[in-house]
Amino acid sequence: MIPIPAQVRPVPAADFTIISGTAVSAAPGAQEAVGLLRAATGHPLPERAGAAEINMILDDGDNGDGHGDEGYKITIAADGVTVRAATPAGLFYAAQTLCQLLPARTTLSRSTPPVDGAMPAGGVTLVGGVTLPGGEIVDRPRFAYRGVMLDVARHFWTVGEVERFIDGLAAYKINHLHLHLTDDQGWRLAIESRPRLTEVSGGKGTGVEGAGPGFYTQADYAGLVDYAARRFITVVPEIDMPGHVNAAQVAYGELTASGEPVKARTDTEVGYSSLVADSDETYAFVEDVIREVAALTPGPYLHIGGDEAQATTADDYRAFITRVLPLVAKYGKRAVGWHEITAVELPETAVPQFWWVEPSDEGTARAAANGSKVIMSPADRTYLDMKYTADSPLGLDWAALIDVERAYDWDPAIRLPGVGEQQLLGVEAVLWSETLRTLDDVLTMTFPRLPAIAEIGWSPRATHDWQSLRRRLAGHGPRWAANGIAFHRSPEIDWA
Ligand code: TNX
Repeated sequence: MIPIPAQVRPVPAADFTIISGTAVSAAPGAQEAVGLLRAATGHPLPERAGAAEINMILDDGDNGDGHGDEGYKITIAADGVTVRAATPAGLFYAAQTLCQLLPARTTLSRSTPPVDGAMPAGGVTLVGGVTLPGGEIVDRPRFAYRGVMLDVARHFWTVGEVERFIDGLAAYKINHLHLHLTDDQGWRLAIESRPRLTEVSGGKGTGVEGAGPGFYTQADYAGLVDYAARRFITVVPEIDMPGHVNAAQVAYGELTASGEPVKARTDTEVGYSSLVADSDETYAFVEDVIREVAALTPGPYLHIGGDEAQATTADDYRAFITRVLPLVAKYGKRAVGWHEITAVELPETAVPQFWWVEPSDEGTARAAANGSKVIMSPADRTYLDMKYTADSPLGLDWAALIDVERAYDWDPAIRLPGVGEQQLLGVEAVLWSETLRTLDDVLTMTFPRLPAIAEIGWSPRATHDWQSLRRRLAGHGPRWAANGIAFHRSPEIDWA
């Protein structure tokens, strides 16, 4: 199992075999969990009112603080399976754990027809019984925030591609998808009050080397948010500013110092573009965008970027962030920003995302001391766009070469002085897309490193063990293969 559960107690001779007649009793909100079990077992698992062989129950838990918001308890005995959680999310994570105890099967909704549709009339299935090992699992996450960032600006990924990516994340109990929607090379979310953003900077010729065109309509984006939400993943939209704005400045000349639009850029340089910090046009633009993005986004967070603003003076940078933070609050969201935003005094609700390779950072430590929770994304551990080894065909290497052991062998709670366990909101893996062209490229950089980072975010510190993870990862290779998930066959792992 990855991430490894907090407590696992095997009970010999208490295995339970799911057969074609096995029924489920499902609490309200358990539909996604039941759907996962149907796909993973190949059995119809009809619903029964009252007790059944598989029971998915919402309750408060029998120990002091219950199951927690996302925790669960699974009991597998000879006469059936009982899953308990305080929330539908907890039931969903329990089902993901159960799926990992079952043999590898094709489960991705997109790559296969619905499993139910493969069954002949009469409810007789084509698959034999599948057996779950007897025992008890009690589990809950270490951190509330377990995220992945996908850069849809340097290269655009379609709704269908992002949905397949989301399925892969959900299997590892990731609960936030941070979409980097805008950058120098493209603007990927339609903004109704500023239509030229995507008309000009979302179409043909955008993206790195012009090879990543496309944008999400507001309906597309709402659909993605909904698809993610059904897998208990909250979308965190990022509008990167005041730097990384060339695409916006191509579309709207009023956003440049000269008032003239700039030329489109498809190279990978960073740090050359900036919004104008002392112009009313700038804040009218920023407010239009924040208002629309906030309205489209049910989750609590809105990411304002703030990284690599080398083309903005330090004074202008502080003035800009100081004006933008209240706009995020005005539309009901909590601001997240790359940790450079700690150049200003942050409200407690704002979340800095630490991304550098340096061993310490005063700004992030100060923000933590003032009550902000921090997201940990050190580039030399969590950047999924870094090459695995010097000869990896995809990826960059400015932060580190990151093999699977390096992605796993660190502790977010001791990464930065002044930012301990209690100051952490959680951990996020980050995938920039300058060198990626296809969904297989994305997946190859993500697997197997993301499961390793997911375990850091979910499992208790005391369970961390590289030799154990290596062995468990080996068993997940066949699952990815069965589901068409491209992955890097890291030589560190003895693939099954
Ligand atoms: C730095 S990390 C960036 C991105 C690049 C990335 C490439 C960060 C906050 N900014 O603009 O895509 O390096 O690894």
